[in-house]
Amino acid sequence: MSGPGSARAVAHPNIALAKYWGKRPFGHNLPAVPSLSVTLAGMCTTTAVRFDAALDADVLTLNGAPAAPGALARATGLLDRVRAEAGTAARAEVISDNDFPTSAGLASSASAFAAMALAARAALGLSIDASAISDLARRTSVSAARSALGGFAALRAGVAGDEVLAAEPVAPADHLDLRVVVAVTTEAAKDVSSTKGMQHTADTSPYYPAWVEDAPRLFARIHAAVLARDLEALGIAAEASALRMHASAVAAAPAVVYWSPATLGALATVRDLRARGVAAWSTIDAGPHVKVLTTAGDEAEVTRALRATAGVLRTLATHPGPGAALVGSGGSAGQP
Ligand code: 2P0
Repeated sequence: MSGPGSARAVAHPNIALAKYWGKRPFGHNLPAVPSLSVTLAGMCTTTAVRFDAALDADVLTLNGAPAAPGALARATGLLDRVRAEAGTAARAEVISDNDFPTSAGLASSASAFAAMALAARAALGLSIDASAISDLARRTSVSAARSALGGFAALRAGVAGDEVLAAEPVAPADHLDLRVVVAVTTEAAKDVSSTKGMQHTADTSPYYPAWVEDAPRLFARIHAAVLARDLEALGIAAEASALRMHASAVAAAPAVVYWSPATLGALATVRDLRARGVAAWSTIDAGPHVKVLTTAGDEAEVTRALRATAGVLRTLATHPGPGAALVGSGGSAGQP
């Protein structure tokens, strides 16, 4: 798909070091806490968008199959914003493909909506600066705001009156000697989506207010550790961010538990690695997989130990990567 009214973009998943969990109660999909992530190389979503006045409705194809109604509705929400800004009513054909298994538990919605935001704005000739792409992606999926940018990116919490909110660069991908080893613990899709899990946590967990109160302090530690290239301080605070996020969810009623026995096994493996002097810190998103922060020098040791952990099916090796970029035109929304 190319030509007037069409564009193609790629974007990569990201992993939050300072987690986002919970929205502000005043609309516009604003996060309740600040988050800081690293965009990952090696996996990508490629999304082509073609606006066509002859179409009756938006059409979304995901990994070669028609998208489920919920996914199509989210895409149409994003496309409606772009249409309103560009002054067109033309519907769009969107074709999106991941080069990594969607079931691997790496945030596919982050790369998907970052790529879609860039391709849709480029297709209609709107500005494609990183803030515009990040803000548009954030309105559909908060974590996607961060995948618009490469390397380390931060997104502040929303405040009353906000409508525009975009991620901001913290440091480029090569700033820190960081490797991320993903311990894949299931091939199944998760039972409770992030959107539902965080809303239920906010509605019912007595620990949610504590999470919202504490998260900015952890964010500040993580931000400072990235700038200082202090991987140990970063790892300690990132692990705490993930565990405190999950603690707030586990305390919901009924509990939101994303972990499996293999999750606990991998957490124990990481603690054992640290006790042996290996650089290794865990982070966990809304699923049972454990993502381990380490260095290039310790990556092989971490991988060996995770593969020997009961319930770990396989591992994926990743490292900091680039932001969303147009394919074929050389345009880029984020820093490398
Ligand atoms: C994050 N997660 O910071 C956190 C940590 C999952 C756990 O952002 O409702 O798909 O679309 O804004 O961004 C996943 O939630 O949620 C997520 P919505 P999103 O990466």
